[in-house]
Amino acid sequence: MIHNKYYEQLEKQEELLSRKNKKDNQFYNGVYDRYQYPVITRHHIPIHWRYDLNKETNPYFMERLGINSAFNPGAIYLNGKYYLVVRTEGLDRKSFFAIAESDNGIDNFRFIGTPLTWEDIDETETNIYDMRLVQHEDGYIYGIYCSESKDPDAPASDTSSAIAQAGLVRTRDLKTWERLPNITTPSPQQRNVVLHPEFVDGKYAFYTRPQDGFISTGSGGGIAFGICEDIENPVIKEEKVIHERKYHTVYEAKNGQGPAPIKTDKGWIHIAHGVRNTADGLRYVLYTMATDLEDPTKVIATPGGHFIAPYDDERVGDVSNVIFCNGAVVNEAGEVFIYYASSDTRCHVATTTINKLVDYTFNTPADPFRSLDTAKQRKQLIEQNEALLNK
Ligand code: M1P
Repeated sequence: MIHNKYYEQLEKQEELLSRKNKKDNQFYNGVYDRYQYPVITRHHIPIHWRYDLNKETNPYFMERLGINSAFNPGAIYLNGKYYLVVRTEGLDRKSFFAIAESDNGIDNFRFIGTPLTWEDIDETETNIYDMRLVQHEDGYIYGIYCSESKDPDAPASDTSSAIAQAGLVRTRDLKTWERLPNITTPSPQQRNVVLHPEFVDGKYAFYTRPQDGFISTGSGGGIAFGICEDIENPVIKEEKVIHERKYHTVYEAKNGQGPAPIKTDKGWIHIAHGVRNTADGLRYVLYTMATDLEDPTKVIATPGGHFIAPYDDERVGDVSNVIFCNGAVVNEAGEVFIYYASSDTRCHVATTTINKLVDYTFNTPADPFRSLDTAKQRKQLIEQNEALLNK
């Protein structure tokens, strides 16, 4: 017998799921649009994924398997629909992946199927998160995610030290998933590993983020690039850092590739995250850069400053002051949907176009790295504009 509270909750949830999402008219920067509402929150998770609906076994209609947060989604645009592979975190802290689908990419996202599972090849793997979905030219859709285990070398008293590695799965239909071995690299730990969507010199190519520790990248210098001969036995022998972290930038403490880069006529556009330290902890923002179409290890444009930073309510959450992006898609009309999460809590979308993204990435002045030089940069803009205004 189904509890009548189920139908009450379902009706309430339907109001949320079918709510139209509008552009936020208060916000303007000419680069992208923000939206009034997040696209996915923990309240979007189906009721029957959280409650036992049976009145006999759940007389008080209590949430049995609650959800804490829904964030850092991988994204793909497939057969005219927008899919997010959401990092869904239970109250027990464990994340799992769940797919939500929408017809327009900005609202009405609904979870489909059941949480993703695949062959369990590593019994030490404890937590999984932040999938990058990549439609590769070999015909498969790959999912690269962070596979986290307890550090086997930590002393018994240390119950927190962890090891991050790059897990790898693939699918053709988002329904059946094949687990491939973890990607191995020369670095002790890895997070933010992303597959390049095309072969490079006939080989699979990856963006990596070498790191010594679980949180701190230590000697790991930034976003790196590496080649892999065999995707079924993925070994990256060499990592070449292509975008280094740097003093007094938005990527001073660490950085990481976001989704797979977007191909344009002028170059590959990357959306990455940059991290700096503050008195209030780490601050995560997004920035863009472009790499050469012929040589994806060559950075050809680096607009200064952040592209998307925590804004208004986005600032607060489980890990406050964080914007993170591991999913973006482009549709046939050249519209770009950037799915980002705020403060490790909820998912949002920002929309722009390929033309605007290219203009922003190639024509925004680079960071001059020194205050007096930024003052000169701005003075030049003001003088140019004053001359125009006074004509
Ligand atoms: O809490 C902020 C982010 O921290 C990690 O990212 P990075 O490896 O770059 O520090 C990840 O755990 C990410 O999921 C999280 O959003």
